[in-house]
Amino acid sequence: MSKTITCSAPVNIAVIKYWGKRDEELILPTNSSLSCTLSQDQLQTRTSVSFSPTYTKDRLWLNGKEEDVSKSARLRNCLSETRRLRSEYEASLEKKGNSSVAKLSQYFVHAASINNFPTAAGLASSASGYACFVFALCKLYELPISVSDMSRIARTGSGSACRSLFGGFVAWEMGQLKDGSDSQAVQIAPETHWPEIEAIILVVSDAKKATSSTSGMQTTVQTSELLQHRISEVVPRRMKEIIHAIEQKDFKAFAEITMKDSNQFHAVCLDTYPPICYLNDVSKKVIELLTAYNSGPDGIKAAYTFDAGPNAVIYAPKANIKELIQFISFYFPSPRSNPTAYFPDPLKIF
Ligand code: 2P0
Repeated sequence: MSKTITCSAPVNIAVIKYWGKRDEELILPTNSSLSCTLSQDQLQTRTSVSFSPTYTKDRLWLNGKEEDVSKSARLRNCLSETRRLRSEYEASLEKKGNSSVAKLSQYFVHAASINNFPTAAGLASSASGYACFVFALCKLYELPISVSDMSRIARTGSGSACRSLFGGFVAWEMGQLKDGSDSQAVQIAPETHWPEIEAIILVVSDAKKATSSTSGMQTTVQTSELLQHRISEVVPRRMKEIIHAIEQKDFKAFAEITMKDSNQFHAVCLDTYPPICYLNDVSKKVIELLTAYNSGPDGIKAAYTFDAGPNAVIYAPKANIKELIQFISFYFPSPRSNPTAYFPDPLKIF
C-alpha cells in the first residue's frame, strides 16, 4: 500500500510582525502577529508527500536538493507529531470496533517541496514551506483535525508558517500556556472580505539573507530594550487597531499601522546588539518614494512593509495599482524584461 498527496500553500506577509520567541523549542512567540495571505498564483510552495512500505527512512527534497531530515529538529517535530496523531486516530478507530484500520503511522514518508520564488531571501519561504508540508501530511494521514490544530503543528516547523494555513487576514495569537496549546492561527477575515487590496512585491535582492530570522530574533530577545516596549505596549494596541481597520475596510488606518509596524520591527533589529540591518539603500529609497507618494492631497494610498530582508511588499487598493507601478517603474526601471517563475513538478523529484 502506498499513497501520494500533493498540496500547495501560499506565502503570508505580516503587517504586525512576529519577532522574538519565549520558547525556542516549541516556537512560542513574545508577541501576537497578523498577516495577509497572498493568493496562490503569486508566491507559493508546492509539496508532494507519500508513504510506501518500500521506504526505509523519512526523506525530503527541497527545490530538488535532498535535506537531511535527521538533522532538522523542526522537520522531525512536524513528522513525529502528525505520525503520533495518526497512531492515536488508528487506536481510536480500533477501539470503536473497526478491524481494518490502515496502519499508516508505521510507514516512512518521502516529501518533495518546491518554491516558485527565491528561498530564504526574506520572502517567507519557511512559512509556505512548513504550512504546505504539515497540511499535506495531515491529508496523507487523513487526520480529523481542525485547521487551527494544523497551524499549531506548522508553528513548530516555523513560527510564521502557522499563519499560512488560512487565507485572507490571519492572526497568530501568541497564547499564554507553557505547552503552546493556545498559540495558534485564527482567521480574522477571509480572502473574500476585502478583495480590493492587492500586494506588489519588489524583489530588491534574491540573495540568501545574512542573518537568519531564527538567530536574529534570538539576539534581539537577549539584547534589545526597545523589544520590551514593543511586546508589552505597542503590539497589543496595534493588534486591536488593525483588526478594527480590517473589519471596517479602513485602508488609511490599515496602511498607517502596517508602515509603522514595519518601521518599528526594523528599529528593533537595529536596537539589537550587534545590530541587524535587513534594509539596504534600495529599500530605504522605496520607503522615501512611498512616503512622497502618500503625501499628496489624497493622503495614504499605499503601504510598504519589509520582512527580514531588503525586499518590499506594498499593499494598495486595486484602483491605485496601475499608477503605483508606473511611479515605481519610473524610479526603478527593471533590468529584466520578463521574469518568469519556474515551477517544476515536485513528483518528478522522488
Ligand atoms: C513575520 N518574520 O511575522 C516576521 C517579520 C520576519 C519578519 O516570521 O524561527 O521564519 O522559523 O519561527 O517564522 C520570520 O520568522 O522564524 C518571520 P522561525 P520565521 O512574518
